[in-house]
Amino acid sequence: MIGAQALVGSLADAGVDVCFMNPGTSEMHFVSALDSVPQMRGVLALFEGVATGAADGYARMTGRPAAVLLHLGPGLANGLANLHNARRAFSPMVVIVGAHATGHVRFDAPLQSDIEALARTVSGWVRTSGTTRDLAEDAMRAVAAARAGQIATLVLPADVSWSEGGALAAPRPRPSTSTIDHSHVTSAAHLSSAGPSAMLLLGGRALTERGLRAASRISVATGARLLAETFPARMERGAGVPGVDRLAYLAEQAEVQLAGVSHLILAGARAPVSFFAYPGQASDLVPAGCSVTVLADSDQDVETALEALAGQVAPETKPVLTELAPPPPAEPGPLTAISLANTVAGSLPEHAIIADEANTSGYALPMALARAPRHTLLTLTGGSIGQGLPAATGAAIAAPDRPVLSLEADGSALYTIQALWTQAREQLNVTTVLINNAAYAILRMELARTLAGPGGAGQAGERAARMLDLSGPTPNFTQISTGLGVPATRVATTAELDQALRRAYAEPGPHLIEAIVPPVFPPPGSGAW
Ligand SMILES: Cc1ncc(C[n+]2csc(CCOP(=O)(O)OP(=O)(O)O)c2C)c(N)n1
Ligand SMILES: [Mg+2]
Repeated sequence: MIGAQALVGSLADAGVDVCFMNPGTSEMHFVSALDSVPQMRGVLALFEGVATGAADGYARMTGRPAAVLLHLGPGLANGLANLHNARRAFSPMVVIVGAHATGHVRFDAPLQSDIEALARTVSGWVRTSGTTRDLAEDAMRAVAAARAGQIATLVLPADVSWSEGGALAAPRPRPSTSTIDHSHVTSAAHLSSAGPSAMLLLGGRALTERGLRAASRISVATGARLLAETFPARMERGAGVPGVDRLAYLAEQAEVQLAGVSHLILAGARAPVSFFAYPGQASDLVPAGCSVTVLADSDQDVETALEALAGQVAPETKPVLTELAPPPPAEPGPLTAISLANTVAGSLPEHAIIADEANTSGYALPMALARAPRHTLLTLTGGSIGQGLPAATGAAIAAPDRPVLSLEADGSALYTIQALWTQAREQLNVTTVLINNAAYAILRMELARTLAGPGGAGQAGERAARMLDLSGPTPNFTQISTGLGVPATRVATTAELDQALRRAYAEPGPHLIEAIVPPVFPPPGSGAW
């Protein structure tokens, strides 16, 4: 058995049986092993950022790592932005990066680079496999490391892959799940009795159904407030689970949500900070004088910690579950961000997975979807745009029986638009609503803030505004999508969107709906500035 066969076979036996890849010459033995190990499903992505983002979406939905196969340093570099988002989501992932054969390295051939240095920027575990004999064992070490909620990168020299002498390795036993800290539960019990001046900030696995139910019990019994982190990796929402608002993206709004909190209890979330720094404004959003206590960190068993806390302060209390209620009927006529949100909520099928990268045009979604049918929400954890289409792709592979709704802003879509091709190739049940506002609208807001701030020029000039404008030419997503194999329609009204959504959900395979929506922040000179 050659190394590559032992590697692929051992990964599949360990349950890592999907590999998102964009291979090259140094990975040909890995590719070739797909034919001798049919349990491994290879999924081709046409850009590495699609492969890494898809593996992130897959991990968020299954809780298990997928493998990713990348081509040397440049392939890894192309995948880094979505590995960054995955790291921020604590997604388990096994990244295999092909490298030149050991004896080839000293010749400094064109593709030679420092792969480990690149890998370390996002990985919790990095190793270059040294011998064919140990390759599968190294892979099992990588799987075990990934399971802790991090990226494990295994660099695979071509000769280690192609040589004879490989042997299958058994998966490592799973370590018992990390314990909870009972002294933290006791302190949190004491603090939550402060009522509404106490707040539980929920993140990570606090946002599962189990976590939310326990949190709701605590809140009902003590009066402590609940808030979820701004960009959760995965959050259960809608009818049948307790509803919790998310911390706002804009610091001014977050400050309002946090006002009056004197005890902040962190359950799987970090203490709140503003997304960016602005001259003269605080980065730390914890109100002055507020205490911060950790109930459980993201690497601890947050759900059990919340249940233990609920057991102390709310033993007899039931959670408050969201009841299904239709959103207000969407206003007919040309689409707006609000009518888009209400139309999406009004047609949402049961148990959908929503990958939300709608950005400014999605501001009305959280409210519109609050009482929608039960769904799972995936968001942009690391702020690196171009994650939504790949994440939706991976989620659809992870959960083939669930409809996936990909709500995607135009600017973000264009980083990883090739994901549509993988959706077509794999015939995935993904409905993409591609929101075309012909702008980097959020950056218009940021530019306006900059111009109004200290040292700002006051007025936006044409040269700056042009950098945030996507019109002239406005990308034609209906054509792009069709060209990549995903049938597409363009809609401009509420009725058209509603009809297109219902049709897309009813038909198997991927669909794209290009929704023409005016930008929430119009261009300078339009009177809004
Ligand atoms: C990888 C990466 N590059 C650049 C940015 C900076 N950035 C933040 S938002 C944005 C534009 C978003 O435009 P779009 O996706 O169309 O959403 P809209 O603001 O129009 O709602 C850019 C370029 C980023 N966050 N990540
Ligand atoms: Mg846009």
